[in-house]
Amino acid sequence: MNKPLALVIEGKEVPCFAVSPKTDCPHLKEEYIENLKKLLSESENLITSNSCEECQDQSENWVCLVCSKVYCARAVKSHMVSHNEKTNHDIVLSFSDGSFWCYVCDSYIITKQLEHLQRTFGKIKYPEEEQKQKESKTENIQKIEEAKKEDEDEDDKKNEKKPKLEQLFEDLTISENKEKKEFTYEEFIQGIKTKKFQKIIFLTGAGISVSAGIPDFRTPGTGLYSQLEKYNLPYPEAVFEIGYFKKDPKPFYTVSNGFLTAKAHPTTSHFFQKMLFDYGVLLHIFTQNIDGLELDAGVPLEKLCQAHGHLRTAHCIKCHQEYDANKMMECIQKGEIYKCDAENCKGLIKPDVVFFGEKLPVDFFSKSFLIEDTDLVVVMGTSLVVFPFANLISLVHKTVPIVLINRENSLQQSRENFLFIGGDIDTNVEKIVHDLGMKGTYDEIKTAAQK
Ligand code: CNA
Repeated sequence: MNKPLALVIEGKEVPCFAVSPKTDCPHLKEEYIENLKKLLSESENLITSNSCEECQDQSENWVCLVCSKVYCARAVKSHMVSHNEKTNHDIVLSFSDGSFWCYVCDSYIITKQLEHLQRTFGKIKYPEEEQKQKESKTENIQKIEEAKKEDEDEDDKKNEKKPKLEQLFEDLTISENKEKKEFTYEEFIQGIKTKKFQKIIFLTGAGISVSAGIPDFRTPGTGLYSQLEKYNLPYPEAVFEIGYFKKDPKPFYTVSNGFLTAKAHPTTSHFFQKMLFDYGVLLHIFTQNIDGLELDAGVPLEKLCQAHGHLRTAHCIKCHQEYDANKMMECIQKGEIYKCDAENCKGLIKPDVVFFGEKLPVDFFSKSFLIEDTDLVVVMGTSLVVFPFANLISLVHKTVPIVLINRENSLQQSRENFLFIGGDIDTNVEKIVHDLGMKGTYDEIKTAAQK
């Protein structure tokens, strides 16, 4: 298992999010799962309005899966840590983001059963969001069906000239593919062309923005983490770790100057996503990227979930007052630490990007239910090591094809219905656009966005 990254603040180890959860925790007992099931079915209020048993704080709590008691996180007063030290109760669930932690393994943990419970937890925690999603899902389905009907009417006109037998043969080919376990490049291209896939979900990461001049994190040599030695950080991720930022924001300011402030333009991958939106087959984009280049390419905000936040707004981390993101960028450029001007606050201002150790936005959890509805998942430019984002992959139904377009095979799991397109992302996406016969449309989208 990957050793969890940890940061020592005031003598305590603070775990960060940038880890692969352990999948074989030996301390997770069947009875804990039963306890949690009971808790989720009986105490919905506990999830929405929980208080630490010791300090009554409600901001960031965990529940113990052994005794069902609620205590606050390390970021508050560490009462759950004290509870574990006193009782040796090892497995806890975070009310902030639904992650599970084992104190003995010193790691986030996940199993198929926990994943299922995590989803139940999300449904209880965000019922309105889920309802909204369902409504917009129904709306989307209606829209797709109307569009389909229009297409069918069009096709009917075209197919008047087509021999019926040829059409039957096409239908047969598609139904045969459903039974197949391998997913081929040909099926990928044909499935998009013929609109067999109508609810495509993209899961993307820093690799899609590298050709826009924004370095990724982990590519050896060029990635941001390779360039951080001079800052003498305990480990590279510390620069984007909330605990470290509170202690010393300077590395974040220095590293962000250039990284966050550069004016970048959408890449081939962003235009490809916009092209599939225009083609009517995009269900949603989940990105870890904070740059928002999807929006610059013309993808509407309602089709985008920026799981790790964005640069459009900034907030004081103490009193949560909103601040102008442009002023934040100016401060980053000047190297001036931007502080809250509310009376007696002086809290640090931070762009609304999710730092390691911070909660993910609500829409990440509420929209993750869309994965149940997708018919094709395209993963691009990500090493899939940051959780819970990487966990989205495990929510994809096994009959739904996953296509990974990345330099290396970061999925690293044997899966049916999987296609890996390795190598440079722009080169591969250009080939896909060409093979789809959509180069003309793609060029028009690119020209329109550049105007
Ligand atoms: P990562 O871990 O740095 O992985 C990037 C992946 O992309 C790696 O697998 C690379 O091999 C691959 N890759 C890079 N360039 C290419 C290329 N030209 N062709 C093919 N593959 C390529 O980044 P992740 O997104 O997986 O990690 C998640 C972090 C990165 C999130 O928290 C982001 O917020 C964060 N991040 C975002 C940005 C941005 O907004 N543009 C930039 C840097 C980091």
